[in-house]
Amino acid sequence: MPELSFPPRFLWGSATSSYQIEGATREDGRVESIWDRFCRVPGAVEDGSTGDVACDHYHRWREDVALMKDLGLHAYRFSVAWPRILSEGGWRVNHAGLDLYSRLVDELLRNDIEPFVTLYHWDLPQVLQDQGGWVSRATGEACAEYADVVSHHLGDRVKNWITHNEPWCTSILGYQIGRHAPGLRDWPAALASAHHVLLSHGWAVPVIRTNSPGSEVGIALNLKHVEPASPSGADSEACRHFDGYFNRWFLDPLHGRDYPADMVADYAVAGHLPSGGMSFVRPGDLETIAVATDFLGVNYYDRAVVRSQDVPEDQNEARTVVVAPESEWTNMGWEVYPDGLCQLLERLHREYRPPKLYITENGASYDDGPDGDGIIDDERRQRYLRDHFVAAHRAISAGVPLSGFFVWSLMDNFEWDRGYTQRFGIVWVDYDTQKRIPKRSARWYQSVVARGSISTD
Ligand code: IFM
Repeated sequence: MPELSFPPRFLWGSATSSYQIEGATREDGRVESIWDRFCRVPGAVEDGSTGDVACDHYHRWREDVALMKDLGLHAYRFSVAWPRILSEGGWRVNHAGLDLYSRLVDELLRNDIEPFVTLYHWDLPQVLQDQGGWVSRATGEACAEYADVVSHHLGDRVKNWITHNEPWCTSILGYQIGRHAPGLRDWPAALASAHHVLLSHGWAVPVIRTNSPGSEVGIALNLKHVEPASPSGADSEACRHFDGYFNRWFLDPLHGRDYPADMVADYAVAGHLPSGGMSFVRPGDLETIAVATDFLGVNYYDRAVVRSQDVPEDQNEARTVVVAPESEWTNMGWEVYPDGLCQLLERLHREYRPPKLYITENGASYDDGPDGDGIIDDERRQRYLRDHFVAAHRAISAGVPLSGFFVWSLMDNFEWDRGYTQRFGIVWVDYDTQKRIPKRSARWYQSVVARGSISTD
């Protein structure tokens, strides 16, 4: 098989997020986040763990930048912890917290690694949750203020900004399914939350552009390639619904199309909307949300194969079931389906035309650990990544303006409700000693980045 070359300026990077790696949750004025609180709810996190220490990145960030430098990475996507920045009710700027990110950015730039900053990756200050969290429009306003503070301080050096990571998770996992903080199960709250997250994105973009001239701003969505389990009308209908619930509810308003009417109707029938219907949408909101951005970040892990199931209308989501086809699965129980990445990228390009795309996350959880010689032979992760790089290359060849790929994750870390039971890193973390060991996949990735191409043998 030939060597597949990527475009010369294609960015190869890795990604992490604050709560998953930093630890030091009580240092330098950081206030409590919803995850600090949620982790203490019995049964909320599979292994009963917390992000209190995580990878201790708060103290080891220099070592972690050196690791990225050694791997030859071009870019690093990380998130800023809101609870480190705005304390005391959310409005006093905590300079000690900001300093971490300022020094991290300087260190990255010194090492020729381009910082991609995510502003919100789920660690909402608890004090804002106490006032309603994302259900409240005021949290969206506070988020825009927070974006102002961070972009004001880092905007001279950071030129790539991501407002939110995975609004579906913030709203649906956090406020409807309840598997993520704050752990609610309330459909109207989830839909209002989704709206306020998107609205805060719309408010933040012009603020960031003003504070960080010449920068590029986007949002990262978790998206799935969705297909029906059979050609039956019922399965196609279930597929339409699942796609609306997971993908279009976020993609459509961000691209100036309003919330999808079919989904508004489905949610109304199921009784998921607040009593006033879509009353959380105020005049002008949709224009705000549809603000032009420079790129769309795509977090892709797997596809959804959907079939219809006969259940009462008020259990709307159960109408659609993700079927387990004969396939390969990662430790998360997620299907390995690289073709879906290419199909998703082509669809986004065809239907939404973002000016540029990045894969802001892609990777796999496998638990391979060190052998007797300390070598971590994570062949399955290497294969997973290679097959997704090939799919990304196919999309580029088909004309998709894909400009970079961020592997999730740089290192093993706190996987939310799964705690430390899942390892996504290309670098192994020994949580007892905090020793980092690059896995075989990291060394292979290093060679891909160095060559700018992959061999498909
Ligand atoms: O670890 C998460 C990350 O925080 C958001 N995207 C999916 C990853 C794997 O579950």
